[in-house]
Amino acid sequence: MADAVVTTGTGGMEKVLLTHPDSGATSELYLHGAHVTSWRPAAGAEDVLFLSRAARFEPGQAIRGGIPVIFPQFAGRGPFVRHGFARTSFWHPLPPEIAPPVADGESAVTLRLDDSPETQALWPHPFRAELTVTLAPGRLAVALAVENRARGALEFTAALHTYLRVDDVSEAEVTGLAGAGYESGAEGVERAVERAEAVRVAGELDRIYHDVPTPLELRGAAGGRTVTVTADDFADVVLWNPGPEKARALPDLADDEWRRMLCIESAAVGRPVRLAPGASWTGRQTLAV
Ligand code: TA6
Repeated sequence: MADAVVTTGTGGMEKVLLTHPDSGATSELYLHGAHVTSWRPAAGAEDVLFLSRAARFEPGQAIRGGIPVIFPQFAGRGPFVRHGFARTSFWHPLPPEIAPPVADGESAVTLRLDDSPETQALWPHPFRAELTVTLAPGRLAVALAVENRARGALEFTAALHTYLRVDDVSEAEVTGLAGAGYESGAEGVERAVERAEAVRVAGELDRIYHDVPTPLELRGAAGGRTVTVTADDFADVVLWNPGPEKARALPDLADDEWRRMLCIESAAVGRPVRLAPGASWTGRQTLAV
């Protein structure tokens, strides 16, 4: 954790400042939720991640923006708390002696969440989760690892609910989804196939694309950049923008901010992850500019 420093962030909550000394890239993540709120891919560069100016930094609240960790349940697709409890739980930073090894030329930090009486009350399973954030020149990798510490099988859904900054969402486009099957409750679509080479956002968009080979590209990211999203062991991709009406209903998103964000989420939703006792799974999402 030599490149990682724990400091006080918004709302008095602790955050880790991660720096990549050679490139000057930085990332910030809160211990609350293991929530990445910032990634600047070079010294002085604009943030790639969107963070709402109305975001709440309070216990029990998920931060609006950045990369919420969705675990062990995606959205309302099951009997447990919406989007899971990982995003509102306190995670501990691991000292370098017990954290996963860091490759030469990279900077990384790992936070851990073990089951506790609080998590057991919400989801009755012993588990260990670790979130590793790695910085390299022009690249941010976020890996979610889950170990089944129960005597029986463990099943969950998960996502890295990534909010990317865009200059104007109506000008942005996502490529790489053509041919993928999707569902969209918001559009009343149970199953359709994406025909567009470049998906554009005109108002509310909330789609789960299944079995998507990545990389995907977001063109029109903030500062005229293109962001590449690569997923490993996350089969699905969720695209989400609330549009103007839903945005008004979200107290932690300013009314005009839906224009400045687009969520591209690496997700394991269609087929839940199933782990035998003692087994582990790691899903990784890499953003590059
Ligand atoms: O991932 C898309 C989604 O499930 C949408 O349906 C939308 O509601 C969004 O997540 C945000 O959920 P939240 O609980 O953070 O307000």
